[in-house]
Amino acid sequence: MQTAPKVLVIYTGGTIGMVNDPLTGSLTAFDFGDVYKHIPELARLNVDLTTHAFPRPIDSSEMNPHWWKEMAELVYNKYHEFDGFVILHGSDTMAFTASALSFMLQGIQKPVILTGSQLPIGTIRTDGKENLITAIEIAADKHADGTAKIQEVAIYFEYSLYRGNRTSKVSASSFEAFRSPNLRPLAVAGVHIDYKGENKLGNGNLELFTDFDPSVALVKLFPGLNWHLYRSLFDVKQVKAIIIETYGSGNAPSDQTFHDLLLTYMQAGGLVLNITQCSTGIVEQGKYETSSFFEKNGVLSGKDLTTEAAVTKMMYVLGKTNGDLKAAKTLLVSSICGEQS
Ligand code: ASN
Repeated sequence: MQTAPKVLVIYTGGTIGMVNDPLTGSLTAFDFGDVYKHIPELARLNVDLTTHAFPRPIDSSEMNPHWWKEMAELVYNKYHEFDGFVILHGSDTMAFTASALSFMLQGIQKPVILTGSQLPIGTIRTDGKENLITAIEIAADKHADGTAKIQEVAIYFEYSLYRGNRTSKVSASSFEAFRSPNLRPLAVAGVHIDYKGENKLGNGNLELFTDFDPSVALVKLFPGLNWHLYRSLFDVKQVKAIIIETYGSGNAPSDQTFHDLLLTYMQAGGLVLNITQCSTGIVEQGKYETSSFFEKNGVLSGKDLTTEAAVTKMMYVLGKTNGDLKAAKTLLVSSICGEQS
């Protein structure tokens, strides 16, 4: 008889692991060891499940590179013991964590599926049950030759599986909380799980890298932005890279103060990455007069990176290249693990 695939479920926190406290009426985390009590269906899956809970469940607003490192190390250290991994995570910053983990665990040949819910597992209409059960099925799914169907970090939410570093949270209330605006889903769950998306294969040289450098700033343009108020950001000793969320295909006003700040900053060794505020489409510097300054002066195009992927990629690149600007620029304009077109 074939042995059941082994899946490690890592519980970090978020709404999925909450129940209503009957005394206070507020949401509190339940002991994750009791997960079978809340989802008895889990026992009927043909999967050998092991659970691991963070010492204290956290709301995903509290996530940071320290916790990303904890998760990546856990997957790395248990890599050979399990066929797949499910990470239960708050939905608010799940797209950041999924992006970060994709850079931390390059070359992976097993699935790391993040999921969570909009309603707590303890409520009758919860979306958490389906999300968790299907995420486990995907984490356990293999081809006939024994290789994993999904060999990357992904998010499963409301019947769709997305590449983690292509995903953004788009709704605070709908069950369909995530979108992958520039890459179609890796799989869609209906009667069967239909793996119809891009099939990314790990190269097998799993490389753990967790030394992220968070000296990154993010500026979203808006008409009337007063660059004098942002002057202190353009200090390369404090801020090694600035990500600018521009308009449309990468456009910005031709403001002299802005241009002067950018030039001085880049001459001092600062990196500037241009991403778009639009959720679909791509940055094309030089297409309009309002983006030709960027193209001529060394601002890098972030193409169709999501904000989440841009921020985590920058932290990864800064940590990895450690002051080597040429190497940093080369990495920033390439697709490292499927995060950009
Ligand atoms: N605040 C929660 C979190 O991100 C939201 C959720 O999980 N739906 O941790």
